[in-house]
Amino acid sequence: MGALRLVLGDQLSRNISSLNDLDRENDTVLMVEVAEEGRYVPHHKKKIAYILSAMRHHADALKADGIAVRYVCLDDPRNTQSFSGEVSRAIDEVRPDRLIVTEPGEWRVLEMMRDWEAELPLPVEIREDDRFVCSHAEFANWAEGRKQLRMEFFYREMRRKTGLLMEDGQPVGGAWNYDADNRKALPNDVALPQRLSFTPDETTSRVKELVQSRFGDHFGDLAPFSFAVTRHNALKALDHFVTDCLPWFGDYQDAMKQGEPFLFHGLIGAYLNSGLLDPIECCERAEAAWHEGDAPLNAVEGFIRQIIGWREYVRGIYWLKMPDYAETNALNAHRPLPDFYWTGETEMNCIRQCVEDTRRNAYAHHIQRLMVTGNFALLAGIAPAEIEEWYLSVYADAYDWVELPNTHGMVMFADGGLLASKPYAASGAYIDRMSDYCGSCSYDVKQKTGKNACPFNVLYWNFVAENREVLKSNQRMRMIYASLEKMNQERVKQIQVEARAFLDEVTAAS
Ligand code: FAD
Ligand code: DLZ
Ligand code: SF4
Repeated sequence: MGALRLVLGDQLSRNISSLNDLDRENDTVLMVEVAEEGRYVPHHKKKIAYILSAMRHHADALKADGIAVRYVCLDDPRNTQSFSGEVSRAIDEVRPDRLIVTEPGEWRVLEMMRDWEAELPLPVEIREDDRFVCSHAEFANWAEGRKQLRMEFFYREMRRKTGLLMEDGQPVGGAWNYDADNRKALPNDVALPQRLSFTPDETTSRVKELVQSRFGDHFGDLAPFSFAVTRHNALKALDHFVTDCLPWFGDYQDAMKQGEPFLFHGLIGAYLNSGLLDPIECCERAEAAWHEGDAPLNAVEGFIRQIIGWREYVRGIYWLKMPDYAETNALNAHRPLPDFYWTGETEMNCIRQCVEDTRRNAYAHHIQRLMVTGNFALLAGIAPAEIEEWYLSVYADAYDWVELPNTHGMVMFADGGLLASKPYAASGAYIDRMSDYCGSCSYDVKQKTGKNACPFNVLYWNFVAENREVLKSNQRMRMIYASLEKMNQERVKQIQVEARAFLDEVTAAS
């Protein structure tokens, strides 16, 4: 008798803690495709196909390495379609002496695993996921006694810990952060790279058919499917990014362009979060490009900050604050999510473009998520849980530990400022400056009020006015509230009337 080692769909790394001391003679690795995981939120069809295909390729690689794998396919008639059901069935049939798992990326699944500890007839060992730079204990230690948990200070600790872009204990170039150089709009004459795409093999083609038959009603296009589904190809995608995109990544990180969803972004989130790529190897590749003079410091530092800064920081917040974190609603937001998040049917061109990109690719870059679909949800006072479910469903890189803090904290300010020092609220002028969306919109971004005015303009001042009591003491909002006070109050009232009428119309149409 050996151990049963469960590997989940976002644990596709050879160095995962659940496989550390694997005994090839006696142990069995368990991997299960279950409808429960495809449906607890209505995941994008391309996301499900990516995960199932990557799981099948990973299982094949383990088997080729002489490891016993019990792999349960979605259409296996004996499949109970849940993690708990498949773990119980495997225990009955394989008769292991213990169950070993790496902790999951979601509170919901961790609770499930804790039930297994109480209910299963064998010892259950839940191991820490050590594929991250910062452990739970280390993050809790860092957070202890701090009034504010600012990402920038956490990031400096991670730079010191990893030694990335450090020289004699100091940041290379003399500064920790070059973000001020990273906010350029995209000029028309900048050539964009042709992005690498991977033709589906037989396994992926079979999975695509299965997903169409089982999850055909879910949001999103299955074709074209161009994700890497093996570590080998994910490494090729990383190389392509470092060579063809990283040099310009910093400059145009915040830019948006109609019909160009990828620009110079990494497109590696799905690979990192499911385990095909390792965060430190991505940072080291970028750092090497800087050493070799192939990419400038603002780009390389910006990229490394996203990974050892933001990515580690949001994970730290999630595990430090869950489960209560998800329940907060500091701005008392309760509006239902408008249908156009699913249909794309709106006259607001920026939203339409971002939803269409999302439908096609199960991807939108950070500024599209934060400053278009996120900004609208914040300004419109959408219920946090509804917009969180949307983000968790529609992006191939979305797992609760990373999606929730980004949406709940960074976008919705629902945690009252634990994660972001002020709400990322913006009027149409920001979207106009950073994109070419407004040129093809039915609304006029320059108009502040009236039927033709960009909705983000009235919604912005309505948001500022409606949340005066909660936000006016925020130091970083002082100038905005000073401007609000100076505005003609009749005009403010008019803006609020228009904003509410617009929102009621949107809600009624949904
Ligand atoms: P790049 O722009 O090339 O960045 C490189 C990598 O840095 C990313 O792959 C990612 O691993 C990391 N990174 C960058 N920003 C963040 C961030 N804010 N938080 C965590 N990691 C970051 N990212 C996810 O991985 N999963 C999510 O579910 C997710 N949900 C989000 C929801 C909202 C509302 C917002 C505003 C952001 C969300 N992000 C999420 C962060 C970010 O948008 C994505 O990581 C990024 O767009 C992925 O594309 P990329 O690989 O091209 O990233
Ligand atoms: C997202 C997802 C989907 C759609 N399907 C599966 C699956 O069939 N089997 C599996 O092991 N994992 C799947 N996943 C990923 C899990 O939802 C993820 O592992 C948990 O949410 C914990 O992060
Ligand atoms: Fe979006 Fe307003 Fe610009 Fe239209 S005018 S694209 S709604 S920001």
